[in-house]
Amino acid sequence: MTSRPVIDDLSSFWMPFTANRQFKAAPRLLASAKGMYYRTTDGRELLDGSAGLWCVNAGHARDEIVAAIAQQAATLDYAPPFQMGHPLAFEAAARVAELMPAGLDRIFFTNSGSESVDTALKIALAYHRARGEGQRTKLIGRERGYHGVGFGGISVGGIVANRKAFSGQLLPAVDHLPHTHDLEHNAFSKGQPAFGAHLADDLERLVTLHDASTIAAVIVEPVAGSTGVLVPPQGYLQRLREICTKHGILLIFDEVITGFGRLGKATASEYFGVTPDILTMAKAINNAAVPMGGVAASRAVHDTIVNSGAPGAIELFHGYTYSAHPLAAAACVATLDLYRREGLFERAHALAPKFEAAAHALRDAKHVKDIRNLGLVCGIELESRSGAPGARAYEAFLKCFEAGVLIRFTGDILAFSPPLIVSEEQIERIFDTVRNALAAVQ
Ligand code: PXG
Ligand code: PLP
Repeated sequence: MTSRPVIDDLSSFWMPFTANRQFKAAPRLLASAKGMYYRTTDGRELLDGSAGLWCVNAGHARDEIVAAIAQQAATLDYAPPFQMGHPLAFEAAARVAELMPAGLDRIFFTNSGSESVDTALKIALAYHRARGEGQRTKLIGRERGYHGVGFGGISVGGIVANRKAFSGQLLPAVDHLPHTHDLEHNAFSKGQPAFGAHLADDLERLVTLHDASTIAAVIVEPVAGSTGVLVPPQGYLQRLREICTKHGILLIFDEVITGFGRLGKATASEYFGVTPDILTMAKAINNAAVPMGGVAASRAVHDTIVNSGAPGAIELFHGYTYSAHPLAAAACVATLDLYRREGLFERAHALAPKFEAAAHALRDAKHVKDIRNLGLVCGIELESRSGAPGARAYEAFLKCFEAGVLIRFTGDILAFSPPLIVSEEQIERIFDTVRNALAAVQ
C-alpha cells in the first residue's frame, strides 16, 4: 500500500483536545485502518481498544459502508435539507427510529454529538413554549457530565476544565445534580453498583429550590463515558424518570456513546428499561464513517411543536447545512444493515461477561484503584501520582501504544470500548497489554 510522505511541519493543524506542543514533538499518526486494527504511518499495527473515539462499533473500513458512501458520492453528493429532501434522509430516519425506544420515533439529524445536545436542549425549550409553559427554561445537568462542546453542552456539562475558560458566558439558567461516582461504597463493582439510587432524589431538592414550573429538562448520560465510565447505581435512572414525570420535566438521555450496541442493546434506554422523552445520538449511528448525529424525540414532543405552527410556517427554527447529508445518511443505512446482519448488538451482549472477567482480572495490577464495566465498556481508575495527576494514565496509554494497543485515557482513568466485532483473544490481549504497561510505569 502506498502512503503519502509524512509532512514534517505539523504546525498548521490546531488539534482538538490535545496537548499540541507535546504531541507535535512526538506525533502518533494513523495511516489506515481495517477491522479491529489501525496502521500507523511508520507501518505498525495497532489493535483498536477504543473503537476510535467510542464510535467505530462495526470495526474499520467495512466494505459495505465504504461502498455505500462511494456510490452515494457519485449519485447525489449533496442535497439542501431546508425545504428540500432526498429519499435516503427519510430512510435513515425510519431505520434509526426502529431502533429507538418505543415512541421515540421522530428523528432530527445533526453532524455531531455536540450539535445533537444543543438541538435536544432547544427542542425541550420549544416544546414547553408550544404548550404555553414558556417559563420552563431551566436546564438541569449533572456533575461530571459530558455533553459535547457547544455552549449549551458545556453549560449543562459538569467538567470544570471544559467550562472554566468560558465560565462568564455559559447559559444562565442551569443547575446540576450530583454525580454518582462513589468508590467508598462501589469500588470494583461489576455492572451496576448497588449504592446510590438516592442521589436521583437531589432532583426533588432542585425542584423545591427552583419550582418545577421553571424547569424544562434534565439531561444525563445513562452511563457517563468521557469522565471515566460511571455506571448508574441500580434504580437511579428509574428514580430520575419518576421524578421528571411527576413534575412535567422532560428527561433527555445523552446516548452519544451508549447508543448502537455499546451495552449490548440498541440503546441504554432499552438496556435499563427507562424511556426518556428525548434521546441524543452520534458516533456509531453510522460507524463514524461520515460525521453524523441525531436526536430522537417522542411523538408527544414532536407533535406538540410541529402541530403548534400555523399552516405553512416553519415549526422549529433550527437546522444544519449538513443535516441528513447524503453521504452520512448512506453510511447510516449501510451501518444499521451491518449491525443487524452480523447481530453485533447481540454479539456485544454475549461478549460482555468475558470482557468483564478480563477487565476485573486486573484488580491486583499495579496502581489500580477501581475497575468498573457494563456491556463492552470499562474504566480502570489508577491512583494518581502525587503532584502529577493524569501523568500515570498518559504514560500507560503511551506504553500500550508502543505495544500495539490503542486505548483511551481521561485524567487517571483508562477507558476501553472496543468495536463490537472484537474477539475473545483480542480482549485478552488488550487487558494483558494494560497489565504490562501498568507494571512498567512509575
Ligand atoms: N455527548 C456525549 C455523551 C459524548 O460522549 C458528545 C456528547 C459530543 O459529541 P461530539 O461528536 O461533538 O464529540 C460526546 C462525545 C473522550 C471523548 O475522551 C468522548 C467524546 C468525544 C471525544 C472524546 O472520552 N464523546
Ligand atoms: N456561519 C455562516 C456565515 C453561515 O452562512 C452558516 C450557514 O449557512 C453557518 C455559520 C452555519 O453552518 P452550518 O449550517 O454548517 O452549521
